[in-house]
Amino acid sequence: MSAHTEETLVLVKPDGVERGLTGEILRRIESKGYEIVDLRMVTPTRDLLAAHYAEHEGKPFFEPLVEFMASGPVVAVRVRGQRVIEGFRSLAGTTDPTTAAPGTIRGDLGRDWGAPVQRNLVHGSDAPESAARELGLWFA
Ligand code: DAT
Ligand code: MG
Repeated sequence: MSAHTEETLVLVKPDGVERGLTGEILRRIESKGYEIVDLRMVTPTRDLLAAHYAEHEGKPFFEPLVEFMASGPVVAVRVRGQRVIEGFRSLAGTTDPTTAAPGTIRGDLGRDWGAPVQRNLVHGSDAPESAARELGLWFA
């Protein structure tokens, strides 16, 4: 990897897998020019999710979030590219899928179903430190 090349963790969340959007999401990542370097499907344990979402522990949405994320298979993807951490966050769109910009994964494909905000299709690491930590959890 060159000095400017990074890796990020992308998750296709249970709603994305269940709705058959895994291919569409991977297509957008590849079309942007990022490289998929590893991929696995896993139904995450509570422990893995508690570690992954440690920064959100104690928030009102934490328990429902963990329950939702454990509800079915997730596709974990190691994605590589220059500035891919911020680049994927831009592809994903803002957190609330109802108002995420059209053109983004969340804006084009997501909306509120049941609990507000929760079913937003994808996760993307938000900084180099979180990317390294999260990749270590999901690709241990
Ligand atoms: P992001 O996934 O855009 O990085 P985040 O890290 O702030 O957002 O939150 C992690 C996940 O938690 C998010 O993808 C969906 C859920 N979440 C965030 N804020 C929420 C809220 N106000 N109500 C319900 N779920 C929320
Ligand atoms: Mg986040």
